[in-house]
This record gives sequence, C-alpha cells and structure tokens, in this order.
Amino acid sequence: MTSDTSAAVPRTRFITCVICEASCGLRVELDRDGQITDLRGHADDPLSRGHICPKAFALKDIHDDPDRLTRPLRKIDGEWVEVSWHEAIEHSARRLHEVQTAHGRSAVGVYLGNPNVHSLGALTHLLTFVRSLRTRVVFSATSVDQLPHQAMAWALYGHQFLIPVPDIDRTDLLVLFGHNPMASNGSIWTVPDFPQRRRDLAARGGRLVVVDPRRTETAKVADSHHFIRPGTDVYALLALLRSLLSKGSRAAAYIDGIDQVRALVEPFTADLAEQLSGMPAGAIEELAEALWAAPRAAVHGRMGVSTQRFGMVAQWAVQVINIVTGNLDRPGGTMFTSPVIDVVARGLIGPGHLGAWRSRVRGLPEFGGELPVSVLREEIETPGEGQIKAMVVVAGNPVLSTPAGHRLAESLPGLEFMVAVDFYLNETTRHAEVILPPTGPLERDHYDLLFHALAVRNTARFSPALYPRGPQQRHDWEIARDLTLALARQRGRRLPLLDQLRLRSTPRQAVDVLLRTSRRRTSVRQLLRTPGGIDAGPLVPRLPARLRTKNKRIDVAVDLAVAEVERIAAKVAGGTVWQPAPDELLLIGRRHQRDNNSWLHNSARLTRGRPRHQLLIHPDDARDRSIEDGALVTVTSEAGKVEIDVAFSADMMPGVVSLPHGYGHGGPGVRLGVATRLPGVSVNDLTDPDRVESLAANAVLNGVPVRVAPAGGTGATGGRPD
Ligand SMILES: Nc1nc2c(c(=O)[nH]1)N[C@H]1C(S)=C(S)[C@@H](COP(=O)(O)OP(=O)(O)OC[C@H]3O[C@@H](n4cnc5c(=O)[nH]c(N)nc54)[C@H](O)[C@@H]3O)O[C@H]1N2
Ligand SMILES: Nc1nc2c(c(=O)[nH]1)N[C@H]1C(S)=C(S)[C@@H](COP(=O)(O)OP(=O)(O)OC[C@H]3O[C@@H](n4cnc5c(=O)[nH]c(N)nc54)[C@H](O)[C@@H]3O)O[C@H]1N2
Ligand code: SF4
Ligand SMILES: [Mo]
Repeated sequence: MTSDTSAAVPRTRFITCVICEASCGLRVELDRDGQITDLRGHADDPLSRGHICPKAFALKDIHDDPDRLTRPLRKIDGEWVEVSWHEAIEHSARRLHEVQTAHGRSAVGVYLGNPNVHSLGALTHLLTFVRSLRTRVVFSATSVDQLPHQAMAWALYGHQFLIPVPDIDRTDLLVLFGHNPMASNGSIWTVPDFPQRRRDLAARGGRLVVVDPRRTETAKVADSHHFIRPGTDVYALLALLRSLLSKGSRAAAYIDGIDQVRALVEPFTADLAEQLSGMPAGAIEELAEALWAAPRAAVHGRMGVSTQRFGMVAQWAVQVINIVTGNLDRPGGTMFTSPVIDVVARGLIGPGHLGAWRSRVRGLPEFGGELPVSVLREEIETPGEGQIKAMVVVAGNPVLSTPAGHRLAESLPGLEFMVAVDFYLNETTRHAEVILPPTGPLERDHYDLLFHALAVRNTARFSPALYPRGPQQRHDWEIARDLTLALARQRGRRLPLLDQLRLRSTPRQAVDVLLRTSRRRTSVRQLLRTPGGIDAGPLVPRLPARLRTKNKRIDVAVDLAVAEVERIAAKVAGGTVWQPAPDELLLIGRRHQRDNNSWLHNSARLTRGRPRHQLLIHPDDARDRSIEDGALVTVTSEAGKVEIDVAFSADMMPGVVSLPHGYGHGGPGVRLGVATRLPGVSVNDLTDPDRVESLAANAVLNGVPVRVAPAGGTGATGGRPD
C-alpha cells in the first residue's frame, strides 16, 4: 500500500485503547488533516473482537483538550511559567540531588500512578529512573488496589505476576466476588467485551454468580446475586472452602497441604459466615454444590475483595477454592497465560518479596520494593532521619486516590521539592514545583507488556502512535531518560552500562528485541503487518512447569495464610470480631462505565448526562435517619467529613452506602475546566489510612464505618475497627 494522496480515501489505522485493562483494539479513520472521522472497535481483533466502550472516545477528547499540558511548567514565586525542557529537567535533577545530598537517598519519595501500567514507555524507561534514585520510599497505586492479589500470587505460585485468570470463554460457572466488570471491563483479568462473553456463557448454558454488597450492573446480568457485608468475604470464602473440602479434593498431584487446610478451615461454618457476612448459609452451601458439580468453574475475587482487612487471606481462599475443585490450570477454569513477551519468565518483573524492609514511622512492610501508600503522609510529616523531603509523582493523583487524600494535600506544600510527570494540572500536580507533561495516549507507540499476560486469549498486538509528537513535546520515556542522565551528571557519576543501553533504545526497539528473542520469533514489523496482531489461541495448561516456586509445587498451606487464618479463628472464638456500631453504615466505592479513576472527568462527552456522584443509600437506612431522596447529608468517618447529596437505591445492601472515587475536583490552581464544574466529593476524604489489609498493608477502601445525617447534624464514629 502507498500513502494516500486523495482526500476521499480515509486513512485507516489500528491502535490499542490504553484507558483500561481490557486493552481493546480500535480501528480509526483519519481525514487528510489528521482529524479522526471514525473510531470503532476493530471487529477482526482476536482479543477484543470489535468491543469498544464510551471511554475510547475520550482518547480524542484528551488529545484535543485545551487544558492538556504540552510544555513543562515551573512554579516561580507562586506563578506557573512555561520553561524549556532543558531547564525543567536540569532544575528537577538538581533539586532532587540537593535533597538527597542533604537528607539522604530516601528523602526523595516516589508515587507511581495507575496509567504507568498502560504506557509502554513508562514500563521500559521509568523504572530505570526510579532505581537510579536509590530510595526505599517508592509507592504506587498497587497498594490502593490489587496488592493482596499480587502478594497471594507470590506466596502461592512463587511470582507476584503469575496470576491465573478465569477462562470465561469455556467455563460453565463463573463466580465473581467484589468485581463489577460490566462497569470496569475486568481487572487483573483482561477480558474485553465482558457483556458479550457473558451472553455467550449463558448461550452455552453456563451461569454467573455475583457476591457484592451492591446489586451492581454485573449482578443485574447474573443468574444469582448475593449481598455480602463489606469486609467480610473472608468468612464466606473460608466457609465455601470448608464445604468443598468436606466433599473431597480434586487438587492436582503437584499440590501440597490440602489436609492441613482442611483442618485449618474447620471452624468456619456456613452458619458462622452467615452471621458475620450476611451471606445466607444456604447460598454458601448451594454455591459449594454448584462449584463441585460444574464440569468447569472459575472464581475470581477483585477490587472489593482486595481492599479489605483480610484481603490477602480472602484472595488466597479464592485460589484454594479453584485448586480444590480441580479448576486451576484447566480449560474453563482459571488459567495462566502464555504471553508472547513473558514478563515473568524473562525476569522483566521480579518475583516479589514481603517485609524486606518496613516503613519508618508505622513499620508497615514493603512488598516487591514498594511501601504501602497509606503511610505516605506520615512519612512526609514525621520529622527525623529518613523523612520524605521531596516527591516525584508520575501519572498519579494521590490527593484524590489514596486514603485521607485531603490530609495528604495539606502535607505536600511542606515538601522542599516536588516534580510531577503528568499532562494535567490537577489536585495533586498543583502542589509540584515542576510539571513535565508527556505525550498523550494517541501520540505514542504501545504494546501491552502487562495486560497480554492477564488476557483471556494469547495474542500480541503492537499499536503505533496515531500522531507524531510535536517538536515541543516529550514522551514519558524521554523524560525518564533525561531525568536519569541529568541526575547522574549532578552526582558526577556514570550510569551502569546496562542502564545506558536501556535508556538509549526507544520503547519500540525494546519491544522489538523482546519479540525477536521470544519463542515466536516475531517482530514489531510483523505485528504491524497484521492489524490486531497475532493470535496464539486460547489459554493452555501450563502447570506445574510455569510455577516459580522452588520445588515446582504449590503449597496451599503457605505459612503466611495459615497463621492469619488461625488468628482470625481465634478472634471468632474469642468473640472479638469487629462489628460496626448500630447507627453506623459501611461505605463502599463504585465505578461507572464512563468514569476512569480521577482522570477522565475533563471530557464533556463522558461527564454529561445524569449525575452519578451521589451517595447511594438504601431507602430504609435513609428513612431511619430522616433523610429524603436528593437531600444533602453529612458523612462522617474516623478520617474526615464530607457533605453530599444522596440518591435512594434499593440496589444497596441495607446498612451499606456507596460513593464513587475520583470525584471532588478543584482547588487553587487546578486547570480542569470541565471536571471542576462537576458536583461530587472525594470518597478518599473519608477513607482511613490507619486501616490497612492485615498482611500486605493494602488500603482498606471498602467497608469504612461512617455516620450519615441530614446536613447540619453531627456525628462522630465509634472508633476504628481493628
Ligand atoms: N469504567 C471504569 N473502568 C475501570 C476503572 C474505572 O475507574 N472506571 N478503573 C480501572 C481500575 S484502575 C481497576 S483497579 C478496575 C477495578 O475493577 P473492579 O474490581 O470491577 O472495581 P469496582 O467496580 O470498584 O468493583 C468492586 C466491587 O466490589 C464491591 N465491593 C465493595 N466492597 C466489597 C466487599 O467487601 N466484598 C465484596 N464481595 N464486594 C465488595 C463493590 O460494590 C464493587 O461492585 O477497574 C478498571 N476499569
Ligand atoms: N476510595 C477509593 N479509592 C481508590 C479506588 C477505589 O475504588 N476507591 N481505586 C483505586 C485504584 S484501583 C486505582 S488504580 C487508583 C488510581 O489512582 P492514581 O493512579 O493515583 O490516579 P488516577 O486517577 O488514575 O490519575 C492518573 C493521573 O495520571 C495522569 N495520566 C494519565 N495518563 C498518563 C500518562 O500516560 N502519563 C502520565 N505521566 N500521566 C498520565 C492523569 O492526568 C492523572 O493525573 O485509585 C485508587 N483509589
Ligand atoms: S473497555 Fe477499556 S480498553 Fe476497551 S474501549 Fe473501553 S476504556 Fe478502552
Ligand atoms: Mo486500579
């Protein structure tokens, strides 16, 4: 094909949507001026099969957004001034070096936000920069999200990224705990077009069961839905496991520890689970029957399961249920992927480690080199050796996305220096002294190093930049490269040779090398010739060979989980299980198909329509408090207080209220024209950094005890649960 010369011939391009984990393949048509004239799902894409959701159109909105930054900003005497890339980078490197020289390496903290996992350049280059800082205070969105999931994979399978995913296309029974893929399009599970796959499941005679404190969009398309009191999945899952183990075990030959687990879960009866979780004992027993009887079944626990006190034990229980029913590593069960670029086998991501060091103030454990972000504010505010004096924030908005973000916002101005790599001036980046804006999603090459490794089908797709970067712009990998080099110059040191090589190649070159040396011996060029990429077929059994445990076996009675289940059993026996006070409600989050965390709210197209920021409350809970539909209420937690309007919803479990996260835009200097006009508050003004998951210290974002009263009233909470 030659390049088009006629205006009548649209230029068709195939790219990947990088907004969420579904990683849909898109087909774009451009007119002669490069304007997008058509955007749709790529029907022949072997993974996403034509799926697209409204958020994909935001890719264009971001590209055209007048608020999007394209040149570096530096705050001088309180005013933002556009400066050259050279000045912005050199100044940042000098200040970081000065802080490290004066206060030590770990006086520079790092926060890596979610979009980093959706940017190839961040994955290939940013970590080299972070490593070169040689700080022990690195945080990321992982610890407000899937940390228990990763830690479980490390404990059971020997690698934090060896995570099996439900083989939805071949299963007979899919059970989802704390997951709403009808809105989120799947997570720790790249499953583009969940709605159609769910319909296909039904057409095969398969069933979907959802366990969630809200009758979610996914619950509404399920065959059955059970309410569960937030934070109590561990009891229901352990009871489910107990019931299954009473029937037997179909665990594969390379699995150890089943008898020990059988004894361990003995105290966790279905009746006890009903008492503590509200999920009916009958429903638990029935689900156990169904899992035992189904030829092929898969259980997946996501966000709602990880962001609670016993999140890692709950995730462990999910895995053991899949193991005991014989569904791990079997078509139609939960399976490991065989990605063309295998980030696990090739050592691109380390296996993980827990508690190799601890946070300075509270002593919470690191995982895989990262500390839990719940300690970020105290590490900034508590004086002493090792206090954080400067921050590097890349693609993150922790003021809106981490617990008690409003308090974090108060501590950021106390830093000696902060640099943000981000293309928006938002609630977090406004506290920076320098903002380095990278190119946007349509201006960069992409390959899903991570999400191919979690996808329901083995494919490989390369997405070329739709637009070239402007001469004044820089890619995120160029920013990371230049910061690393400038910092090395400040230190008067040469970088290790390997790092120099890594930094010098482009992300496309790095991927090309990985593809050429992969088992399939392919290349970027080859992938570009096949829009949608190569299709390596459905998932195939990989165990025990793929295990990264020392003996290539799985010990389900892993020490960490055993000790924690024993501790929980002792609490149950001692009657010291935490319960909310009678007038408290439990707050959970929610996602909407047209939101994406905090950063798509500047798209007018996505935010128009019925408001969706309200506190959802069951009418009975509202009436008990003399609250009318639409009324303004005060919500008070141990960590903070907000005023918000309510919307009645019979879809809420009584005793549970819900607020979405990522709202509450604004503040001096924020430059988000559309977003700041949106109503809503930040749910993370209520979540409590002192409540963390028991083993890996993930934030407890769901099941937050709150008091809700008509605005004007008061109400303090009855204290923190354990
Ligand atoms: N449209 C959209 N898509 C997204 C995102 C987005 O913001 N918007 N974000 C992306 C990201 S970063 C992620 S991590 C994924 C997350 O994807 P999901 O895991 O689907 O996240 P949520 O929609 O928050 O779903 C969590 C569910 O858990 C329920 N829940 C809360 N507490 C509990 C509990 O204690 N037990 C149980 N069983 N359930 C509970 C909630 O009611 C909710 O339905 O979505 C991704 N996709
Ligand atoms: N209460 C509560 N809190 C939550 C959640 C919840 O369910 N409930 N969900 C949690 C989850 S799962 C997650 S993942 C986190 C997300 O939390 P964060 O990652 O901290 O925040 P985001 O809202 O994703 O903000 C992303 C930022 O990156 C910028 N950005 C977007 N693309 C790029 C890019 O390509 N490069 C760069 N450099 N910047 C970019 C955006 O402008 C924005 O400032 O929130 C968590 N917080
Ligand atoms: S589901 Fe996710 S990846 Fe697919 S189009 Fe929507 S936002 Fe993009
Ligand atoms: Mo996330």
